[in-house]
Amino acid sequence: MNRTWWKESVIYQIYPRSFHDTTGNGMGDIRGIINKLDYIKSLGVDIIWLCPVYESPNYDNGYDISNYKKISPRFGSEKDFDELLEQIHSRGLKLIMDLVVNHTSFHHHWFEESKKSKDNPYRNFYFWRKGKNGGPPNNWQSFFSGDAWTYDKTTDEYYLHLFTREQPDLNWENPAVREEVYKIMKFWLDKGVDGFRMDVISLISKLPKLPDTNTSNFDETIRRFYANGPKIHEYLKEMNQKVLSKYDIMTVGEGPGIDLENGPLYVEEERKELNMIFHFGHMFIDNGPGGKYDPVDVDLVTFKDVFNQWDEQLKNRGWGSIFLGNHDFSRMVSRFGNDTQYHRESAKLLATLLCTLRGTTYVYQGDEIGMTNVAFSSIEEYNDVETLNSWKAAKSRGENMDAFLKIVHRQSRDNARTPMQWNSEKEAGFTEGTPWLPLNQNYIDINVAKQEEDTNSILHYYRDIIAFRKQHPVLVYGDYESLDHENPQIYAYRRWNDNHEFIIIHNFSDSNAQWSYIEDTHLYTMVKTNSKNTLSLFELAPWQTKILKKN
Ligand code: TEU
Repeated sequence: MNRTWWKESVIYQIYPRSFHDTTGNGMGDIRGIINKLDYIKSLGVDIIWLCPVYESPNYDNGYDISNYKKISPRFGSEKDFDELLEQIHSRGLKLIMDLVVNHTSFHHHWFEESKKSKDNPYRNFYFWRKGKNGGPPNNWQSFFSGDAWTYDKTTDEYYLHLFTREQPDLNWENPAVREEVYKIMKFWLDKGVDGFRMDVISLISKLPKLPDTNTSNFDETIRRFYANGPKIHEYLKEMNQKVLSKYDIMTVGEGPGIDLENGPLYVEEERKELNMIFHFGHMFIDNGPGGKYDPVDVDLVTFKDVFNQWDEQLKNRGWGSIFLGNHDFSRMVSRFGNDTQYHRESAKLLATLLCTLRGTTYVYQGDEIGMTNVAFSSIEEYNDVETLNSWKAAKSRGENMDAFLKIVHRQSRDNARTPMQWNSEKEAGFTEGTPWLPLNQNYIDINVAKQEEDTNSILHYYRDIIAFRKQHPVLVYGDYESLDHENPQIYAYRRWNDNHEFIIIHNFSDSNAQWSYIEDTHLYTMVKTNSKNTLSLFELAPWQTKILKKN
């Protein structure tokens, strides 16, 4: 595979409203990020991915954009942004922006025009359709509960929105829409940004005639009716040819409905579309038949299957993204680790996983100190539209709401959105005002300042393991092979090239593990681990991770 800077990079994702507030209004801002750039640099990461900071009425926390070229005054000014970019570059870091172009805000002027009349020049920027049998044009449901169509009486038609009704879907079939999107992309690239994370890019090509779904399983509906439409690759190729190929940048496309079969088509190098994708193989792994708010337990072997199958599919073809959390999911240590008794160990184990699988490493803000899920005592404290809509839907189905609150604790996107825990002072040093979303009260114990002091902390381990990855290109480019795959307690794999070989062993459990898979045990030496103990080389304490080097 070709070597490039973005394959070797570690990416740090910032959710700006929860990062650092400098104005006292309770919401993080751009100046807050500037203030923390030295901290970010100290982690050893290379690229910052900034979630949306554009003008937005914030029905979905900025993923509903009303002006793509303006910075939201909540976050700062255009000048602040320019300074951020300059300060990032002057530290040798790069910046990628969120590009949200499957939909706009309903306050975007294109949509406001489009609503006005059937012959408005912007009408065809969106999907307007007549109703059917007194209801919406088809039976599609939104990702955030309820119909994916909203009626508008001005023209007696419905418009399509796969997310909230405040996020109408753009009609990419219309070449004028695509040209506008390319202009927006060039605007930011010409300013000097280093690439894009493309929101739900898998959804931009819609099925002709928008047929009814014929399954009640939502994940299946996404795969078969919403995602990977017939022109998706035509659009991405055009985008690449007209915009991306003109700059030395990176792209990562986010994609519900991207699966093992169609995934490589987005990233195969010779196809010239995107560099990487975020698939949800492991992130939707615990969705039950009723979706995310109907969770089921998952075993380690199934989890390993996802990583193995994707590595197998992408090797020699395209490049992977290794992530275990972001602003849309529970905290990774609560979800895949043990956030109580083995908090420190399991957070470090997961960090090791992120840095030693094949693909680019993504770290979500706060994971570097092991931030955990939150459990607010009532639904009133939650903010996320997906959570609140799921709550309403459960209530209208007559569910037991005490039990549903427990599901919210486990699954809500707000788990990942509570403010960053900087220190143990008031509001964790995040703001001098009232935070837009309450803090996780465990900030007294889990915070950056405290972990800076403690050389055995999760934070120090992150710096260490990121540096370790950088020192060993075999961890980036080397081959990957899962070992002892059916083992329900251990995730072990080999990474190697012509000159070097590592075996990485993770004990994903609360009990000791003896791993007797390797025969030539004397050939290996331990070069890194997350806990001090005197166990033999192939014995691991709960949530212990070991990196062994072949002599
Ligand atoms: O997320 C897309 C997406 O697939 C999510 O809606 C996902 O299904 C859900 O969050 C799982 O809980 C992107 C953004 O990351 C998200 O924040 C936005 O709300 C969404 O697109 C709409 O723009």
